[in-house]
Amino acid sequence: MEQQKAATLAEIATADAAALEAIRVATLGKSGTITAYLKTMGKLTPEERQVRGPVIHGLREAVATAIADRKALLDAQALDARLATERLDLTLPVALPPAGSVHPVAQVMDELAEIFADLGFAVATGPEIEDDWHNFTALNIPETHPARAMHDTFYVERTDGSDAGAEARMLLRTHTSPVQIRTMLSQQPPIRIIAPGRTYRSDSDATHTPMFHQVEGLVIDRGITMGHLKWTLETFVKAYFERDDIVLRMRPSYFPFTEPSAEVDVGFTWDKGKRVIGGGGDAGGGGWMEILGSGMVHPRVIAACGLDPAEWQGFAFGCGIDRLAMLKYGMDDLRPFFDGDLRWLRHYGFAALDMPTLSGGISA
Ligand code: 2NL
Repeated sequence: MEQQKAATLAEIATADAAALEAIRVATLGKSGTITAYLKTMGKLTPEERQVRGPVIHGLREAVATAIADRKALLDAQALDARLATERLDLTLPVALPPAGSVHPVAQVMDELAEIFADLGFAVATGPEIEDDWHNFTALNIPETHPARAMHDTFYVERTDGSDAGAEARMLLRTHTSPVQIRTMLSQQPPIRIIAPGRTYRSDSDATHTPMFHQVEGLVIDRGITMGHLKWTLETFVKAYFERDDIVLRMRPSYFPFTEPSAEVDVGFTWDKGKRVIGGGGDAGGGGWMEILGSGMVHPRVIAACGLDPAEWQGFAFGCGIDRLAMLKYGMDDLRPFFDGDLRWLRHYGFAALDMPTLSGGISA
């Protein structure tokens, strides 16, 4: 037995995983040699057992321990080898720049989210297929308003086939205002959100596409005034165009969902025959360009969302994202935005890994 022990331990010391398992089966397995010794114990006299018992148990113990130790060593070596081959150097630079580019509209949406996040606004989204109530009625747009006429709005059939009345008619949202309506219905004020997204109107010419992008902003709180509106828009336009010499002009206007309402113009100057945002206005040979519509949220809109207009006020604004992109990045035609022409995308697109940040520069 002592000889067998020495021979088996020597074998174990050099065995690989498969050989080790074979040794285990041959010694400690059901019909293994050491198992056979253990089975003889019952037939021994007490005197014989006193002598042979410790030897057999010593043999079993030594072999079992050696197998377990060898197995632990082999497992550790296998793990080390695997970790070495699977190692990734995360500090290596990306080998090739990504093939795609970020569309200017997506880039501007990211810029807007970044600018307004810094002012405490969250980004809200909602369905592009809306019902008449959320798109029109809740916004104080009466049945007779021209924006409701069939030629402006794309109506779609209800999937349930029902005719549930005028306000349940389904349509492609004509602005992102229904997102703000849904937010007011589902959240308690104070509310500070922007709602960027796709919008649809049945309109197509050099300056209009049936699908376009809009961003709206909404603040609902106690004691909100036009002063908050003007400061917010000025701060936004300065951050977006990355210039401090931005001049805004507010003109009285009309929207059914705001009262009072104001259209917002930004001053521009001329540079080599092109309009450049910044400076200008009534001074210095420049002019004004309309960029936004805005106003104080109409009390009827606040009431339609279940809030008491005597307690809660707010301001809202809306503007076209496609136009914002054109103004900042110097495109003079809207239509290529939606052509998917790779040459245009390569020229005007943005690198996928350059995210806009306030600290690193909004336009990256
Ligand atoms: C424009 C004008 C505007 C709003 C949008 C709004 C939303 C709610 C309540 C009140 Cl829920 N107002 N949005 C307000 C004023 C103007 O957009 O010229 N857009 C392109």
